[in-house]
Amino acid sequence: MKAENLIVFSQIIDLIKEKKRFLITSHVYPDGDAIGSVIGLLRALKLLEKEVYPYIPDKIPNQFLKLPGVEQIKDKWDGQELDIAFVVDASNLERIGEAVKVLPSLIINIDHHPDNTLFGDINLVVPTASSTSEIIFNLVKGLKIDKEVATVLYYGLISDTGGFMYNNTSKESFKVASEMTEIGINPGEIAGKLFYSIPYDLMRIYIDILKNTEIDKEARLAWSVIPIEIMETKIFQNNTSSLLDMMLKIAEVDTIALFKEHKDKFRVSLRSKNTDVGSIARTLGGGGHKGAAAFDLPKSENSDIQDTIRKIRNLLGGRF
Ligand SMILES: [Mn+2]
Repeated sequence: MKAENLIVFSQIIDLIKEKKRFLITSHVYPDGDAIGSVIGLLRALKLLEKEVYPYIPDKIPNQFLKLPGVEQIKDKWDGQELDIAFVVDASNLERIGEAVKVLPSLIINIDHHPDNTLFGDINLVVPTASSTSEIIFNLVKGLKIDKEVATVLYYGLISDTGGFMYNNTSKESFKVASEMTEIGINPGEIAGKLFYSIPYDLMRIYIDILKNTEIDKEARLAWSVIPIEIMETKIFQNNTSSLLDMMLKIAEVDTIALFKEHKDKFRVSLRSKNTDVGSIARTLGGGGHKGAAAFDLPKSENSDIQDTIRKIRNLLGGRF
């Protein structure tokens, strides 16, 4: 950990000790790291007997509903008085949706996105960290923590590193995982909940989407579309990270794009083995990391998927 981060750590710890009423929020379309970070910090602050209000103004995907503490996250705001807010795993304030309206005047920003806009009064932004959960563990481990805190943060850690398989996995990720294991977490059980828990009906939908995946071998690019009729089914109220993982397993492919159809737009998720999809997403109006990013394609007469694929191909190097 860098010296300047250690100074920020101690400023945050002082504020945790001093303040009483905390908001914790994260980005819309919450993923495993966002949710792990929110409930890990929630539990750590509750152990210190603080008043804590976790709020994410969006649906929590089905596969996260079994995480201990997740039921405490509200998607509507009840109007509580607040002293301070933690905004975690969000690179800018647009990412937190409606939560921006309830922020108190003091904001702590904890994140690992390289394009974080440093919107907080205190910014703990560590782009080399695999996940926000990894940063939060290092922050709270000096406080009173327990197995439950470590469990949900481990969940966030393996979620953002794809079970320690993505390029963002570092010495620090393994160190944190080892410390969590010492606290008593059960790595196999947590990984099972995250990676081996696709309901049969959902797997059948994934198979259809995989069957319809197109590939450009020259550009080493694959893409698929999830139509709105499927997006809106109850069984699909899931995060698509396991589907994206399956697409990325194709040997002939370095980059994948998944077009998820909503009423007014496509949300396009990008993943890659070696290319920097973060910069592609930023060029197309979105954001993210080197290996995982996303952007929105508004629906209009000229929002053509093939046209977007051409743009992605060009951004991949224009060699094609
Ligand atoms: Mn993250």
